[in-house]
Amino acid sequence: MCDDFDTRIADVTRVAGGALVLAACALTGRGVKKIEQLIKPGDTAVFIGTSGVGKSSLINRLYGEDIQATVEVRTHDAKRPAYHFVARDDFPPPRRRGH
Ligand SMILES: Nc1nc2c(ncn2[C@@H]2O[C@H](COP(=O)(O)OP(=O)(O)OP(=O)(O)O)[C@@H](O)[C@H]2O)c(=O)[nH]1
Ligand SMILES: [Mg+2]
Repeated sequence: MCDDFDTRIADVTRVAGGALVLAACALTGRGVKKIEQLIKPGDTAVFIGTSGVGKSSLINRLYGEDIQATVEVRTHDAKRPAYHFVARDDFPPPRRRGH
């Protein structure tokens, strides 16, 4: 995460229209627990964001296993494969799986 973490959260909160703003890192797991606690059994959670923003990585973190393929982003120009721009996947929340 960035160095001025608290400032960035405050900036986003200011324009979020009252929505709860949380930050999480899918690579380290920092902040992921707070998101997990918001998703109750039976809830439908929607992960929205530009390709490469980290939706699949976060979902994998929440599940504790790789159920979504992730994409390597080219850092020099942020280009990703076009076929990753649209995706719709349905899977039950982690707590509702039978194991
Ligand atoms: N530093 C950092 N990198 C991340 C984080 N989450 C994801 N990434 C990296 O960002 C890249 C893209 O992540 P994905 O999870 O594949 O992104 P996505 O939003 O699912 O992309 P699409 O499936 O194309 O829509 C991968 O190389 C991840 O390792 C994060 O929290 N921190
Ligand atoms: Mg994805």
